[in-house]
Amino acid sequence: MKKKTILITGASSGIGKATAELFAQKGERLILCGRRQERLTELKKEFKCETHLLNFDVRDRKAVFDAINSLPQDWKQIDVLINNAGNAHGLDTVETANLDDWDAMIDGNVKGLMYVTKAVLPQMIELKRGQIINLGSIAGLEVYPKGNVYCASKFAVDAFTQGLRIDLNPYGVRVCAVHPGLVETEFSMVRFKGDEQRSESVYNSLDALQAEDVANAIAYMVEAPPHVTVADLTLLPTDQANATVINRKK
Ligand code: 8X3
Repeated sequence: MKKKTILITGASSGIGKATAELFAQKGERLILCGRRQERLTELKKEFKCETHLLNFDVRDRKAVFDAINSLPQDWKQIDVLINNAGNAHGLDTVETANLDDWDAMIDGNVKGLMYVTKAVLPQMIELKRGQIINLGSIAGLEVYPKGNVYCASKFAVDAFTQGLRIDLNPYGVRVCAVHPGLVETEFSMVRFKGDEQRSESVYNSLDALQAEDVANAIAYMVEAPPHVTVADLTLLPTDQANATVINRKK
């Protein structure tokens, strides 16, 4: 079978990294994107598959288009775009929240994801094939206390995904979203600005999802037969019933 060329944003850690590792094991061709060049270089060294690195921040519109346009000819045909880059910054009420946190979430999770999509799209439309997988969240399906702007950013991802699926319907491009619940990654360390204790308390009282679990779900979407679009896939730890109901052990 022909190898797939898969572009992953936010590939240097968490779900992005686990997804890159899984597809590397499967021998696909990977375009790894991220802000942390050293981490990407480490992955390239580790991986036995063909790998191309792109070092940019999805929030920087010009950098996004420059990076995608800089792809060498034999890397330009992208079969699968995995829009994974994104973060939560802070967990506050609207009243107490920091505006820089809001900008970071809207600029990265929403606008950044849209820029990368727009930059990658022309060749998928031209070839009338391809797949786009957006990382949504349970926070994009339900709002939880103090989730306000993070939830808004993930609701926007869901709406954008639905719109994209409509617009790309004539072109045979598969548009998918995966919506994870609690996944044990650097997510909470970023959200809580390096507060280890607070971050650990999010995951240590339940059997949280691991990044590899989400990577497996993404692989299922990619490996579904071409006539099948796994439009939405919500993945929760068994200990989590929805955004707010969690069976914590202590
Ligand atoms: C991450 C899941 O529940 O912490 O998107 O918002 S949650």
